[in-house]
Amino acid sequence: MRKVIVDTDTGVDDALALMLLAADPDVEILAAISVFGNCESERAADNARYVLDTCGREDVPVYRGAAAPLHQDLRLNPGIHGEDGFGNTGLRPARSVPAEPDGVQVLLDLVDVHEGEIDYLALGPQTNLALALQREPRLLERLRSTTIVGTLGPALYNDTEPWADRRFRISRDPNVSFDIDAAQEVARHEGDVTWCGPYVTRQALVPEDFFLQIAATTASPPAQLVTAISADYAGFYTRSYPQPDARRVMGINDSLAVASLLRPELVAGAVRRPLQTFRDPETGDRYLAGVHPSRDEKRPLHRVVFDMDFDGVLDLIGESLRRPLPWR
Ligand SMILES: [Ca+2]
Repeated sequence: MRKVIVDTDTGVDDALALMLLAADPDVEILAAISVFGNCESERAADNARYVLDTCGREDVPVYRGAAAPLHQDLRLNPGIHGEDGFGNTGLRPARSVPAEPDGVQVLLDLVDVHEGEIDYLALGPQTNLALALQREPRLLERLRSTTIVGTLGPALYNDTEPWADRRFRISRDPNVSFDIDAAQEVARHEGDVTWCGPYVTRQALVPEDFFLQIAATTASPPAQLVTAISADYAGFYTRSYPQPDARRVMGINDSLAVASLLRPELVAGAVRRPLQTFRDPETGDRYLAGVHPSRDEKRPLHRVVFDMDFDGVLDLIGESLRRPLPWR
């Protein structure tokens, strides 16, 4: 069994990513820990609880994590995921996630118990990881792996202005820019760390019909939940990335990071790079990109994914959502 902790700012794509984990019989989800991002952290915890309950996974514990960035002002994503992270559907779990115990402390305690065995998935800003690193600088080395939805991707050789590259500019990276100090803290540490950011994830725009069809043909509660919370979300993606046939599409960002962990053969391209901070001159937002190592490179090398087998990821999502409950 693969032991996973999932750190989530539970919006629409996080919900789908949680389902991929919950549906996999070889995954033991030790904990879900919330973070601010798509919505407030308290709400993200309740949304994770709702998703797991819908999957029949009341056994998975959910904890509240960081409610605000280390130093920046709090920013959220209501225009994409709704004020509640669930497309303004107002869905709430039967019982709310309590404020205690604190998710960061839970993470540190679980690492003590399962030394070197935990795969950590960070689907939102990296604030929980940064707070844990401040208390345990060897944290990343004590995890089996860490997979993070973030970074602009790998910069070209000798490119000192990757921000000018349209491939980077087209997709913002809120997980990093919402708490750049936390992202930099993670980038400073050694470990088996994989970054899979919007450079990759925005390529996977899935027709809304894909989910509607699964929901209609299976009547599966998780598939129904995806379609229930994604109407406005698909509207945002369809406006942002108009398709030639005018069909409605939606992003599945966080699912790609989950797929890269559960099915490593689906990673079609990745490089090991030190991470460097770049600033968007228009907005002042700061981002990380993987740069080529210098000859005497001292910074940690982390893995930066730049391509995936997108059809394979879709197959994984389809298989997971079609799998009959119970998922355990
Ligand atoms: Ca997320």
